[in-house]
Amino acid sequence: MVYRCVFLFLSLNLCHLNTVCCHLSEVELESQSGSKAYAASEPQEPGCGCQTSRRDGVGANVGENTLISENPADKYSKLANEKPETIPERDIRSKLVLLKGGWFLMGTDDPAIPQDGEGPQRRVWLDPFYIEEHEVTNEQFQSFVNQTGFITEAERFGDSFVFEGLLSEEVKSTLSHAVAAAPWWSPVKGANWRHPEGPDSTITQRMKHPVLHVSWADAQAYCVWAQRRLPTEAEWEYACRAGLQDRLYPWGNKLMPRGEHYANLWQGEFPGHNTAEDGYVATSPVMSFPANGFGLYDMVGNAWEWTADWWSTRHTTDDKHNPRGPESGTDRVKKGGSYMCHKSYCYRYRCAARSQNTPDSSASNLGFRCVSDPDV
Ligand SMILES: *[C@@H]1O[C@H](CO)[C@@H](O)[C@H](O)[C@H]1NC(C)=O
Ligand SMILES: [Ca+2]
Ligand SMILES: [Ca+2]
Repeated sequence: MVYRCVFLFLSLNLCHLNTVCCHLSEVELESQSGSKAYAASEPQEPGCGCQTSRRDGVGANVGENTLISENPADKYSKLANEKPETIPERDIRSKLVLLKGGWFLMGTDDPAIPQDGEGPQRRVWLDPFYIEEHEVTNEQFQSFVNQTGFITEAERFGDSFVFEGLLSEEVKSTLSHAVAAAPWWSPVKGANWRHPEGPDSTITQRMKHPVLHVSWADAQAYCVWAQRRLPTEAEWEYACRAGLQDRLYPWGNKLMPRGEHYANLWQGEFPGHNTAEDGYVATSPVMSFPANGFGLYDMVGNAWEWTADWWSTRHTTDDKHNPRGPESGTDRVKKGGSYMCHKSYCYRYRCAARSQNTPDSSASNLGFRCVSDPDV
């Protein structure tokens, strides 16, 4: 399939057409608003990178309710509803942590990246819910695939976005092009969750690492199979904050309390030099860093995490009960940043930070975790 990446000079509007669309979140938002809040000289992480072309079946303007026949989740939704016994005897799903909910303050009035819609801060009420203590791992996803025969979107379409710094020379030599505004992202043929850096890579030594290269629908399909669901953005953020108010990170305001690393991020200079001072150049096994006050791991860093919500950068300050985001949209919200995030270009490893991708996007730094309702 053909990739044609468009960026910088094209606004988000192009993404509304059911055409090829490359999506560079900040850059687009910047060009839309004309804001110079982001220094042009700083390299910027394009969310999960230049996105693959708008794939067939998942049209740009279709609402959630119209994503029926082409939505891989749909099949598994039925499966899960009709045959709950498809859950294996040995339950491989993540441990759930019960969060009691109540009122909390979502977003921030002191946004580091205002064009992402980090603000304003608003009061949100959440009913109690369970959340998985860590990102869904390769092992867990493998188990799901073994039992269902599920095929991810990246597998169906034959490629996915990989951070070039992780590619072998052999794969690099086959690349046709990268994304001009974010040359560290490349669509790589044969890259998918089983082969995160392309055909010559495997996950066999990484079964406890977060699964990558999963689209929104792939993530949704897993959660439905697990008889769970994707978290709303509000639930995710509440879980990230762990009861702390007005703090940047899940553990407080200091990035490295007592000089310790609390998340798998990027140290050094992006994108050329990763010192891996935190012990990891790319993903880490889940739970390698301290849990937050709710007992949740890697809420920021390691892999970005899909949420259920459509993306919008406009929020009212009205109190909200169990908000589910906009009714429709073209992109889904992702939270938490990844091992690729450095303050210089992707200061998004904060609870209020957010970014977005088209639902059919997949990349080498994007995963997910599921939540569950107490009466299930
Ligand atoms: C999935 O199936 C393969 C092949 O049968 C097997 O080797 C592997 O252990 C299974 N993995 C999981 C996590 O169930
Ligand atoms: Ca790291
Ligand atoms: Ca994460």
